[in-house]
Amino acid sequence: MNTEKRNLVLDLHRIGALKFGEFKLKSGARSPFYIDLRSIISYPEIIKNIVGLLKAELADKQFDVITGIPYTALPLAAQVSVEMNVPLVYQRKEAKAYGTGKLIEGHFEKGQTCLIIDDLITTGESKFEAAEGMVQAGLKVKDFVCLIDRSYNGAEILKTKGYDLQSIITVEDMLTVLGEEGKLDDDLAQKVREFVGTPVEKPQLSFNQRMRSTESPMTLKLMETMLRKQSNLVLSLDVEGVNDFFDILEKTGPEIFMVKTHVDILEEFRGDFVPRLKALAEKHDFIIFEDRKFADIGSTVRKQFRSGEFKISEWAEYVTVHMIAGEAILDGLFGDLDVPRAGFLLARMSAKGNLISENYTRQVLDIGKRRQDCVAGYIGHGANIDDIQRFKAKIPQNQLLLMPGVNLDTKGDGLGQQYLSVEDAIAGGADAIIVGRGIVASDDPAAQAKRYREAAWNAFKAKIN
Ligand code: S5P
Repeated sequence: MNTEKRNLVLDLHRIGALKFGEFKLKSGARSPFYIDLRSIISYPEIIKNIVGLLKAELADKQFDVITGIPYTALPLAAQVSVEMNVPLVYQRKEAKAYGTGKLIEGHFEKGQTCLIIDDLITTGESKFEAAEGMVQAGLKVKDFVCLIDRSYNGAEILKTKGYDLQSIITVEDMLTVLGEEGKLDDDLAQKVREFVGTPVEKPQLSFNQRMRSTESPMTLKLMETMLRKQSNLVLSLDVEGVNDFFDILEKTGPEIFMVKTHVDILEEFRGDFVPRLKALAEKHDFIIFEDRKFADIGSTVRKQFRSGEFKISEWAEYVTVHMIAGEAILDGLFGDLDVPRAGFLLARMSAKGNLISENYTRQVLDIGKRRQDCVAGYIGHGANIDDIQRFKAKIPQNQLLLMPGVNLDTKGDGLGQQYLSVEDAIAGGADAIIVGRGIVASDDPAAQAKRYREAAWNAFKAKIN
């Protein structure tokens, strides 16, 4: 490690930007060290050193504009921009509500490459969000440079989306320098090593532990049914004919723990539809889930859910909800209802080119986490196992992830649907799979339902044990 890096570690320690001891993190976890670089702007000598280190790191990289993730890294990027004569841009925290409404400030041309500087990397999440904003604005992103890498495997995580990460110093560098200078004892250094060596994801709970930590009776009901039926297969029964509907459901009922309907697809919705459906659900012990994908203001969805021809709230215990209209949709749907009902929020979709962003997904999960009273879990999908795992790590373990877009025999349907295999879906972290045409469009739905149930349940069982 060169003198500049050693000096940086010592300076950060001296000004209290690096602290060791016991600290409570936002997540509630305890950490033996704490890094907060916000105050460095008040130390011009330290900034000068950092800018020199950044410039050396950037020397061999190709980029047209540069940015720093606000707040801490933005002044660093500004200084680098001046000294390297590269234009600076930056991303607003919120899009402007008036005027141009733009998210990125500064002049650039579409197709140019933007290098992103940040102060720290822990999970990589804020890096993905920053890159996404730049990409949406038409810039390309390839390289990230962070001052301190305090992650377990940040570079690997960024690589899952094709980004390269360089860091100026690592936690190990800090421990070495401070140890050598007699500013940190070996025990504490060892604690820090152990802490950083633990992946940032929470320890995976067993399914029983997850059930014990679930306070919502509606989520618990799903988990209990899965265990009782030894199935994590949801049948998506999107057929037009009522006879076909009941014929397939009678045959596949023993294999599934839940049926997902699109009631508006049915050619006719006769008066006996609901009693017949409920009778079959009782006979085969499965749950009824209407994939209505509500998306309007609270007062409208309330009527759509409770009134009209279908009176969905009377027979579907679970429904899907888009969060585009904000949290009040949950009050519209589930407030003042005299039967227990819950929603699955669409956090990600399987459809090619869908407009859901990382940022949107995060906000959906934030709301869902707060509203466990009426949110049993999420609908989600992903490009590959790593991508799904990253997404799943953000979902509270006492809620469920249901994954549609699963098919064992084909990759797509020519209309934008993208399929994952059962194994990838479960390995990524799906608690249950939603299968439609893989079962429904076959000549032998009962045999296919058995095939999907066995594949999904065996993979799930191996994982939860
Ligand atoms: O992102 C999504 C969300 C849902 S709920 N992608 C989906 O495919 N779905 C639903 O899952 C879709 O509406 C359909 O009912 C089912 C998938 O059917 P399949 O025939 O493609 O398996």
